[in-house]
Amino acid sequence: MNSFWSEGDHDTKAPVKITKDKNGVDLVTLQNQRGFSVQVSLHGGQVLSWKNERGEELLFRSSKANSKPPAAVRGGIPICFPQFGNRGCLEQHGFARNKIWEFENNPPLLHHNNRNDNAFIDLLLKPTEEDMRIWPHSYEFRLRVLLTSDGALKLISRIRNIGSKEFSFSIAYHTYFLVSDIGEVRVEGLETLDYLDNLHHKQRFTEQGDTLTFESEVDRVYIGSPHIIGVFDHEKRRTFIIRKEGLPDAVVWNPWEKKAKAITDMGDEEYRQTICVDGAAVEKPIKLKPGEEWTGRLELTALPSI
Ligand code: TA6
Repeated sequence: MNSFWSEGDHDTKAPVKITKDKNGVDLVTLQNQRGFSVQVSLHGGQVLSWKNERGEELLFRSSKANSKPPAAVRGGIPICFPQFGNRGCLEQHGFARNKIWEFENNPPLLHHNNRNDNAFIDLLLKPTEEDMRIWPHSYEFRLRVLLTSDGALKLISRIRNIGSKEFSFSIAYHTYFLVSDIGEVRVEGLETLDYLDNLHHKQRFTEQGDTLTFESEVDRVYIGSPHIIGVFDHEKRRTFIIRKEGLPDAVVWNPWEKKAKAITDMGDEEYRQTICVDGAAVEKPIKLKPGEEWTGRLELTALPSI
């Protein structure tokens, strides 16, 4: 185990720890002094867990999740890149979530700032020869996963075109929030926006409600969404605040009962314990000329609801 302190009982409290999961893939645990923690796997660069100071899990993970690469784990925050959705020859939601990422530095720099108690790790995804045959673009995808002293989870993506021709991509941080029951959840910040409805052949509609509640399957891409969105869990008296930059859209998804039964790596009733609200750039793919770099920032905070 590689940790910030390499000896003694500090390891249990090390702000940045690296262990191996059951498949031998690196698993990074970030902790802060208040007791919040985040786990991110090099499988997919996927955040698998985010816990508050009481050790309560804030992200959903299916009891039937298939955690063997290359399949992505159902839950946490899979990164959908270089496409959201399933078009052309790429797999659904692109390949990034199915790949084994690497540490940006070797050996990995275990970042912890003593002054502000921020702990973070920098991951990197670059295409292999085989990847280039499927998606012939040279890029470097740098992902910083950061836990702040007050327990906010930040995901900062920097994607650079290091090739000789322009390419476009869409991206989503497919965030599975853990909720008490989908019937207790409302989402605020998307009212009056247009959305593309995946349940109606991506037709464009306008959100009429002044808040989003859930009584059936929902699968929408809200366009031009604000940089702050609230997810309220009435039962748990918990509010998730989503702040995003460079991510103009918001995906909202719950499979509901029928679709959940058809998802092999999701329990039949588990749809009631999660809502996906994803910071994304989907409607207008991002274009990068050679040498250009795009940055997208997502910050999640979990607050007790008043
Ligand atoms: O809008 C979200 C969505 O595209 C849904 O249509 C559903 O497919 C969901 O993503 C999950 O996709 P996945 O490939 O993770 O099963």
